[in-house]
Amino acid sequence: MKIAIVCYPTFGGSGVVATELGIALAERGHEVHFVTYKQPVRLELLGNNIHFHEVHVPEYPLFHYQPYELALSSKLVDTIKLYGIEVLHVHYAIPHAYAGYMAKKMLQEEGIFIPMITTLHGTDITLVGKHPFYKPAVNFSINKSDIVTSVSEALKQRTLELFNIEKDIEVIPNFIDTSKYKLDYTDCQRSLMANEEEKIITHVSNFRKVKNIPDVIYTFLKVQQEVPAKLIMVGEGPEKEYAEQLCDDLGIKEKVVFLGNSNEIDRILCFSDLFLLPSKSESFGLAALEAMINRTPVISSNTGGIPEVNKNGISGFLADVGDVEEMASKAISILKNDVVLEKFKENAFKVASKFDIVNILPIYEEVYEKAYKSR
Ligand code: GMT
Repeated sequence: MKIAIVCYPTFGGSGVVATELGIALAERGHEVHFVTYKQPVRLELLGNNIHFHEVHVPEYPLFHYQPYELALSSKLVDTIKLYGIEVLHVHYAIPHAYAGYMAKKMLQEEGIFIPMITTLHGTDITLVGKHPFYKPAVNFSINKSDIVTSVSEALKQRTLELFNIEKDIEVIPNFIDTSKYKLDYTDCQRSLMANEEEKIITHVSNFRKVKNIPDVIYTFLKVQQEVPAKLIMVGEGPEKEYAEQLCDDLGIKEKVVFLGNSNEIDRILCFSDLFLLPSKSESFGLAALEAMINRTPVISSNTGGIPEVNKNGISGFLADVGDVEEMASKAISILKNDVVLEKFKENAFKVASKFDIVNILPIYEEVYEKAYKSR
């Protein structure tokens, strides 16, 4: 099929999922067209059946806010016509579903029907979307989508609680391409990051408030009192400077490395012993899944969709949001015994393998077929 994908091109989970999905669809022979304001970070190779169309928003001094939705919907209309796109898949409702719907209506005027699938990812519902300033438009564009999908059961339920949804929401979990993880683990250069007796704990996020960064540090503070350890913090975002200061104030600065954004998450995760994800809200927790496929057990909060990914007592442990005591004690219980650690590492990989893209891709293909036939 000829599929247009709209997403955020950044390091955020929704953009990563959209990009990996597009790459996998292209590998299966579909023609995929990404439409966004920058080439997605994980989209390295463009080719015969994988294209990128940049949305330009020319600056004009009259505009206090540049009209991105307008530019996006115009670009969609042009791309859909020019390439004969059959299905439009938008990731993250704001403003993509809204712009997609406008494109759809414009095309309808010309006798072209393009079905739109909207995938809800999390903060487009739980944080930003529910804000009264956006809610009516988000509610409207979800209901106007031909098919709505959500990355977890928890997010589906939250969407139904917060909005007035008239559509079915189909749960299609996020995925991972396990074929990329047949790694030779001896390759991991852990000696660059820690001494032999130190365990390596990792956190990867966009350092927003919702990620509960102080709890990563307070958990680590307790763990390193019992088990020699290093903390690797990967990512950029508004809470990063505060986190750096907190490590200094707590006297653990030397044990914490802030790496910034990285395209080599897997290389970091492959030498990690434990992953921390104490988020206040999380619709799925793609970062946890990426850790698990790299054989890294996860200590996380039990919010939102995380329990659908991190299995308590198997791939790691879950605790109530803010329960640093519990997270630290569970982390210590895994890290202080190498046999236990090895078991959790194995289990983390096994649980993550269930989210293999080979199981998920056909579900999206079915959704596209269904949407296309509904024209
Ligand atoms: O985690 C973020 O803040 C980024 C955000 C995004 O939209 O890019 O992630 C959301 O979508 C991911 C992919 O579906 C999910 O794995 C994350 O759990 C979700 N984030 C939140 O719900 C906070």
